[in-house]
Amino acid sequence: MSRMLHKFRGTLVGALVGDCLGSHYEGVPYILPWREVTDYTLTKIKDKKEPIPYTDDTAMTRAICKSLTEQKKYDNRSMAQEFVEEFFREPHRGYGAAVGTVFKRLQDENPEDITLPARCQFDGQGSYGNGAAMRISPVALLNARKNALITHAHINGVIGAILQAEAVFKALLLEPPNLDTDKFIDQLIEVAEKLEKDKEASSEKKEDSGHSGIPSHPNKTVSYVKKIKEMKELLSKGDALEPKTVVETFGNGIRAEEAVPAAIFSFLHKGKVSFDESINYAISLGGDTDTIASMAGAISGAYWGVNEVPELWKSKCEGVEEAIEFANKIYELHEQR
Ligand code: 8NA
Ligand code: MG
Ligand code: MG
Ligand code: MG
Repeated sequence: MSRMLHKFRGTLVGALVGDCLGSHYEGVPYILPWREVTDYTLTKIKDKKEPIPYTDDTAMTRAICKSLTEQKKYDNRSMAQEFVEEFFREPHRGYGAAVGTVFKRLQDENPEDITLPARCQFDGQGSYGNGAAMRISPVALLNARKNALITHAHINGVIGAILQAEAVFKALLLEPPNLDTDKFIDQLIEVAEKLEKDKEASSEKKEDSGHSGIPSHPNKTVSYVKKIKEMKELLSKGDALEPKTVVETFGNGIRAEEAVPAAIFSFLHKGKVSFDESINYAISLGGDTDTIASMAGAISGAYWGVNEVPELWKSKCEGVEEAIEFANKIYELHEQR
């Protein structure tokens, strides 16, 4: 089997197991002791009889896979339809509190411009939640910005999704043990700088004309570039690095500007050791553990490939077979391009 197919499977299975395992701790307001996390993910789950359920992170990822593989191309209207169908089929997968409004409006109004409901969220600011980034791995090769805009109009929600997709894409092109973290970071900084320059430009234009048509109410104090730059310094501390410092630097909350840097950092810090370390580390940061672990898992799975995902996790998490099936189909599409 081709190495790239292993990596595609690793991406989707990695995102899935991160979500399932991380959901056990979602919302804990503190950093988890390493032992507690590994006790759970490597020992306690052995006794589970029922599959560990996936949450909204995976439900939305699967909707993207379904659309991509049925349409055999990227189609934003079909994506929106799949999100809506999936949400109303199983609304209790732990979705963010506000995003249901977008799905309801998409269903009731079927607007010409499918990004309209998302642009009305939060008094016209759009959501800065991490919900666009958490699902983005299948479109890492295709069109992250377009997909984000269905539900997340706030520029920080969109940039987070694009950076997460970039990180997955870069990891697909690397072969363990080759991971030059400085280079990885420099390339991400380049992307983030461009996105943040565009964000500045669109906000200036908005101030000029009063309406730019581009959904952005940028919070100028937030900088992904600044956070990504800080990763080098933190990585240089090696094992002496305190998780507390990591959480103080990036945050661990539901904002994309927190969860995405935390996930990328978990991969860079522990992904070199093994797939499982990056997942356990992402969970140990606390906060939005399912989403941070899912995003770290997508990047780490893209790097390692599916064989490095522990058998225990693959046997205990709900939906692994479907994730592999979707990866096979997306790989076929990829090969036909
Ligand atoms: P979302 O768009 O509803 O955003 C999530 C939350 O972020 C909102 O409900 C608000 O509280 C806040 N928020 C976002 N944008 C703004 C804004 N402009 N102004 C003020 N507040 C804002 O949903 P999403 O898809 O981004 O959410 C993803 C997260 O939701 C993931 O962590 C996912 O796992 C899920 N989640 C579930 C639980 C749970 O307990 N089930 C808890 C946290 C998160
Ligand atoms: Mg979730
Ligand atoms: Mg359908
Ligand atoms: Mg979450």
